[in-house]
Amino acid sequence: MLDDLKQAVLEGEQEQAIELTQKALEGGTDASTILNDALIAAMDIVGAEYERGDRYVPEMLISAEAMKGAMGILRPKLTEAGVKSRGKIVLGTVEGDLHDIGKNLVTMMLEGAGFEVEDLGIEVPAKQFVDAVREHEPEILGMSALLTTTMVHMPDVIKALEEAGLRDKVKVILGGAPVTQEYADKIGADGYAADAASAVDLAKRLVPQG
Ligand code: B1M
Repeated sequence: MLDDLKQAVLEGEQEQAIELTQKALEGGTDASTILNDALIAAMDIVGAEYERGDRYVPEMLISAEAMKGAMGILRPKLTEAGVKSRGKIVLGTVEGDLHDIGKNLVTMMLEGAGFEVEDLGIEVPAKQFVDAVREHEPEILGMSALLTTTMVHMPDVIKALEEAGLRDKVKVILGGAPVTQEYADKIGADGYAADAASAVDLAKRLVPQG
């Protein structure tokens, strides 16, 4: 079943991906197993094929859409553990960047861990991050970037927070494939997470419970 689901995502068959995700859940497969062993595994292959030149952008996109469809089914299962808010997090993909699968996963996992997440979406300019921090007063601001050409907007957001007098009111965390702990340290962020599970650990460390 998981192999079939992986194949459906690879081929960009969204309807089939949704159906197989539903069946796997009904058959008792754990939501995080479906996520890791079928969906993320498929996207890793998609990425490798794209790097080798065996897959083009439109084919990458239909796989991403299939994964999104399946994630719509998984979302309630991944988040149902969350009961009472552990803290507020404002999250978004930085300016110029429309990759949101990883960010959406991070959102789901954080919600699953009991955080209240205000997701600003994709291509979020510095001003919008700052306005959201002012409006929602979150404990954490999270930024995601998947491109080496867009991660450079992360320091702009930190600078804009400083200029708005809000930098000491919020912890800033970063993630996304090209981002590293060294980069986070260099630009003065409070933390970096390599994947969604580590993002949850990091958020819990930065916002200790009650
Ligand atoms: Co794009 N793309 N893409 N793409 N794409 C990459 C990122 C790339 C590495 C592919 C490659 O060349 N091998 C490459 C970037 C090269 C670089 O800069 N180093 C690339 C490129 C070049 C591009 C375009 C420029 C292609 C073009 O048009 N010529 C273009 C840019 C568009 C733009 O943003 N302006 C583009 C477009 C697209 C699609 C639209 C087709 C689609 C995105 C659809 C969508 O997101 N809605 C797409 C996809 C799907 C990919 C790959 C194949 C998969 C990304 C993904 O979803 N991974 C990707 C190659 C790859 O990564 N293997 C690639 C699965 C996801 C679960 O992982 O996003 O890494 P990830 O998220 C992880 C962690 O990074 C972390 O946790 C997540 C879950 O574990 N994380 C955080 C992420 N954010 C976090 C935030 C945190 C903490 C952790 O705290 C706040």
